[in-house]
Amino acid sequence: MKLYFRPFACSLAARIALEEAGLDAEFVQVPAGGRLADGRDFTEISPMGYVPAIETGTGFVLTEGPAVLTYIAELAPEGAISFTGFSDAHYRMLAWLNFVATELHKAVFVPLLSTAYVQAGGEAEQAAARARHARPFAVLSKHLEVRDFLDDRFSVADAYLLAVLNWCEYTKVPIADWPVLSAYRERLRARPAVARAMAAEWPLLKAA
Ligand SMILES: N[C@@H](CCC(=O)N[C@@H](CS)C(=O)NCC(=O)O)C(=O)O
Repeated sequence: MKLYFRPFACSLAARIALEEAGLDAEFVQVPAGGRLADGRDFTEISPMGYVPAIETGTGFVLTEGPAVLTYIAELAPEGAISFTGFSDAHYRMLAWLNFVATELHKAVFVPLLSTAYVQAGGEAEQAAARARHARPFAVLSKHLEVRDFLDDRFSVADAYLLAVLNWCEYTKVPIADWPVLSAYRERLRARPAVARAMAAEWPLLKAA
């Protein structure tokens, strides 16, 4: 399997999932202009030009972070990084994946990170995006006050939330005001597989 990624983008969650599950993959960094080493434009793989995208090698190409994470979770040994079957925990995990994607990733962080939005939006739009962190952060803080992970053990939903929380300092979203979330982020970063995934991308981010 190939995972198309950009260093420390949301695709980091997929790398963490692969590391946690002990699954092999080829990691392909998408260059700034989108032109891949094999000559293809990245939009031939991911029509929106977004990471993460995976190519399975059997002709299957998948985009959209929550779907990519669910796919990796189902390749992993059953239950290793997900909750499976017709269980409450499985649907709670899907709900958290969607929560992170919509309430945090797109609503708060994209307007603060994406060059196109930053250029078009200006200060007022960025301040509005930054202010939108408060409600989802309050929900997460209350939830994580009494547990170490989004559910009773690690899943791909935690990997996605961590990838997004990593952007707080760069975007000036004040995570330091949210001790429960700061502690959760440190707890996840201390996991060996997470630390390996982050260490693999850190030099790539510095070089980009
Ligand atoms: N809807 C997509 C959004 C993914 C996304 O926003 N990816 C960002 C990185 S975190 C990206 O590739 N941005 C490149 C760009 O905006 O051109 C998903 O959920 O996977």
